[in-house]
Amino acid sequence: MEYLKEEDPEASKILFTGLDGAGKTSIILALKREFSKIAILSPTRGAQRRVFEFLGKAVSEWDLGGQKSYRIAYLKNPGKYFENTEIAIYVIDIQDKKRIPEAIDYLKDVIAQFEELEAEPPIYIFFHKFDPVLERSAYNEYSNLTINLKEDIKSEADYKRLYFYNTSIYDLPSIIKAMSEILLTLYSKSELIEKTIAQFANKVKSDGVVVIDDNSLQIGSYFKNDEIKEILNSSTPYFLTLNDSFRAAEERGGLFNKSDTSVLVQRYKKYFIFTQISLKDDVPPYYLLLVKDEPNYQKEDIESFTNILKQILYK
Ligand SMILES: Nc1nc2c(ncn2[C@@H]2O[C@H](COP(=O)(O)OP(=O)(O)O)[C@@H](O)[C@H]2O)c(=O)[nH]1
Ligand SMILES: [Mg+2]
Repeated sequence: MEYLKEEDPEASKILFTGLDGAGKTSIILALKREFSKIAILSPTRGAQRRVFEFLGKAVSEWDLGGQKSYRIAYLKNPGKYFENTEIAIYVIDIQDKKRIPEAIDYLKDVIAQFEELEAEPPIYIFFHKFDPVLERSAYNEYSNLTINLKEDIKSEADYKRLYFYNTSIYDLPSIIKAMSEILLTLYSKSELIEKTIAQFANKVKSDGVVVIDDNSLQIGSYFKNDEIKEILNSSTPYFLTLNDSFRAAEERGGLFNKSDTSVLVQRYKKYFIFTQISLKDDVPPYYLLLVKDEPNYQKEDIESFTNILKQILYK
C-alpha cells in the first residue's frame, strides 16, 4: 500500500469534518473493520486533525468546535485546511440536539472558507447516529428532524452541492452505501471494484482474487504477480466446471447444502477457495475465487466484502 505524504499540497483530499463527538472516528473505525488496512497516516495525538488513507484517497479527519482556538487557527490560514478539497463530508450528531445550531454554524463557516478559495467541492452531510435500534416513536421524531434539518441547511447555507445521508455505526450498510456512492463520484465503477478487491485480498492475505459473474466474465481481479495471475486464470475454468457439476447434483437430489457452496482445493502447492456469492436476490450469483498459502479464511471477511460489492454494483 502506498503511503501518501501528510502535507503534500498537491494531493487532493477528502475533508472529513464536523463537531467533536459527532462520530467521525467511529465511522472511520467501522470502515476500517470492513475494508481493513486503512493506513492511519497521522495518529491521534491530542491534535484535532489526523489523516488516513482510504481506497487510495487521503482523508483528513478534523474536529470542529470545542476550543475557540481551532476556529481562529483555520480562519487565519484557510488554505492549509481547505485547499485541494475534492470532497467534504460533514458529520452531524442528530441525537445531540443542543449542539445542532453549533453544528450548522460551523458548516456555514466551512462553506464560507470554500467560497473564499473559490472552490465548490460537493459536501456530503451525514445525519449521524440515526440508529436502527431507535424505538418507533423516536425513529419518527428523528426522521422528521432530518427532513427539517435538510431544508434548514439548504436555505441557510445557500450552497449548490449539498447531499444528505442518514447514517449510523449500528447500521453498517448505511455507512458503506454512503461511502461507496461518494467514492463512485471519484472513481469509475470498475476502478472502485478493483480497489475494493485489492483491499480485500490484503485483508485475507490472499495473493490473488477474481470475481466472476454468471457468464464467466471477470468483473474484477487482483494478482500479486504474473505467476499468480497465470495460475488463477488457468484455474478459473476448472472451478466453474466443478460448480456446474455441483449444481447438477443439487438439482438431482440436493446433495449439497445451498448455503454452504464454498470449496477448498489444493493445487500447485496453494490453496484455492471458490465460493458463490449472492449480490442481489433476483440476479444470478457471482463467484469468488481466491488463492492463498494457507487454507484458513474467515467467512465474515467474505461476507463483508460481499456487502461492499453489493453496494457498489447494485446501489
Ligand atoms: N448511538 C450512536 N453513537 C455513536 C455513533 N457513532 C459514534 N457514536 C458515539 O459517539 C461518540 C463520539 O464518537 P467519535 O467517533 O469519537 O466522534 P468524533 O469526535 O467525531 O471523532 C462515541 O461515544 C461513539 O461511540 C452512532 O452511529 N450511534
Ligand atoms: Mg475523532
